[in-house]
Amino acid sequence: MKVVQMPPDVAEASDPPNDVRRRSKASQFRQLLTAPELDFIMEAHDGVSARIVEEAGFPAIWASGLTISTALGVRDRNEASWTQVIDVLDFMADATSIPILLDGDTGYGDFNNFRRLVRKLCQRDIAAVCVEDKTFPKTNSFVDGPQALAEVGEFCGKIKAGKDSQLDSEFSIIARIEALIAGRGMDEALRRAEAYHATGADGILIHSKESTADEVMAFASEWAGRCPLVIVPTMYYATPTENFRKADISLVIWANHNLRASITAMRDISRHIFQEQSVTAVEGSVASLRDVFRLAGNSELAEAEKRYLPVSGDSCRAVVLAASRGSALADLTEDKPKCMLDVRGEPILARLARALGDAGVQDVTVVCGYKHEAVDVPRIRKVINPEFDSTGEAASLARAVEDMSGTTIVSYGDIVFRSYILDLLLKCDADIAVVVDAHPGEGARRGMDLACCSRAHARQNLDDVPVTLESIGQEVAEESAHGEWIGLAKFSARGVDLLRAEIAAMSDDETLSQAGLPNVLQRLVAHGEKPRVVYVMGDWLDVNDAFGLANARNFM
Ligand code: SPV
Ligand code: MG
Repeated sequence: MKVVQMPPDVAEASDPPNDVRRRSKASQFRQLLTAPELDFIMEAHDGVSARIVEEAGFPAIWASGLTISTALGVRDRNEASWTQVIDVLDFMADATSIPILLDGDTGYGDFNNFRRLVRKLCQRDIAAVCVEDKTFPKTNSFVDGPQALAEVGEFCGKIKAGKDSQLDSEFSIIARIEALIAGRGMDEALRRAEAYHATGADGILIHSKESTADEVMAFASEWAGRCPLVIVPTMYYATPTENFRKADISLVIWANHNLRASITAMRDISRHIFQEQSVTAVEGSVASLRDVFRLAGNSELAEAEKRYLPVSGDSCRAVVLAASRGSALADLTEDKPKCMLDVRGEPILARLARALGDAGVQDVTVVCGYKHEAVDVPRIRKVINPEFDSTGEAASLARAVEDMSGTTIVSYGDIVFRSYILDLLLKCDADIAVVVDAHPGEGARRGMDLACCSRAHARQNLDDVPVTLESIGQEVAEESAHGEWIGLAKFSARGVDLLRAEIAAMSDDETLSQAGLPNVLQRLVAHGEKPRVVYVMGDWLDVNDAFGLANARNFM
């Protein structure tokens, strides 16, 4: 059986609350190493690969000397200095919340260099280090040629110096035995393991370059669980991992696969783009920029900006109208409003809020109604229209009107659109601007908000006179329509004042409760306002029924 040294109980009555009590990374790693189960950890070589390892679900990261060196464009022969490695580790640790085991090579020198390394690692929140019994500068274990082993006594002094210097009592030092790699045989490997264990190593990594796990298994059997065993099945990769479990191995390190995968991917894509002089064919197969920004944690920064930056006069907010059930969607909206229907792994509303956020509109108020408790989207503020069943969009907008100040986007909650549409709207400097699809397809659909504009869409700018909205809503005859309003509008600070006044007037003359947004826009036009038209040609969809939902899923 594996030797299990359980860390101190963290749940004692006098302990501080959970968040404070959270285990240190060193403690998490120690538990992983000493727990009876077999665990797997994965290589990373920079901040983003470390984050990907964590997202994949691994409990810890192997900061590989080989892959960090290769990613830096140098050989795995201590060509990168130890402080350069620490700099990389810093990024990896900052990007993740799981423990990191550093491949500390031979400790970058003698006992003195090693103890300085250990102190520095503890300061940088690195959980553990693996140190191998070779001489400096080390050579990768799989490189042809001699492998010079350190003297046992000298290496034991190094381990002791490291253990005496660690600043966190749960920091782990794993002694890596290279005797099998150097062809010095099993007895030598076991003799060394015994000495390193007696000196205080927290675990033994037994390394092998054989294509089968035979010698590692033989070692594990002789070792008989005296302390946790770690292995690196790079060469004996075909061995079923179940065999490692049966042999009471504690930790398996997948030592270099992220770097090797990225080399293959980068080489393929570079060659392809070079040959084709185009990226068109590869765009869909590489990570999206959205994914890149997500991995980099952009949304956290956006949140922080809301907390720490003064609200600038020209910041833009949004009101999204999402109170209706979407009855035409029948059972699909039994327990949630249609804005929460999934379109390719994300609710429509979450997509919308994210598109707004990506365009710099962080402050999003959503007017909910039907099953409002099911509206669960990050970073939105909910306002409830309890009369959603008997009132229309204008009444929902009225619920958010107090929230409105400065430039405000008003959007239906059931639309999906390409992000450039929002950019076009945000760039428009009119007091009121509406997005009109100049090619809404054949025949008027039910509920289509037709728009009659000062001029039809033209591919080239005919003159400098902007296109304005002349009338909108279902009373616009199909033959005189220049397009369909897509449910997206922008109001400047003055536009918001006009909107607020119009809603108040509608409340007074009791037309508010049954009015749609086109009615409000129409009244503004009737009072002499000239909303600017931002023409688009498709690239959006609304979800009114199952057909619309299927289209939206295909569209994305
Ligand atoms: C590393 O990943 O750098 C290692 C493991 O030390 S190995 O390359 O197998 O030696
Ligand atoms: Mg290494």
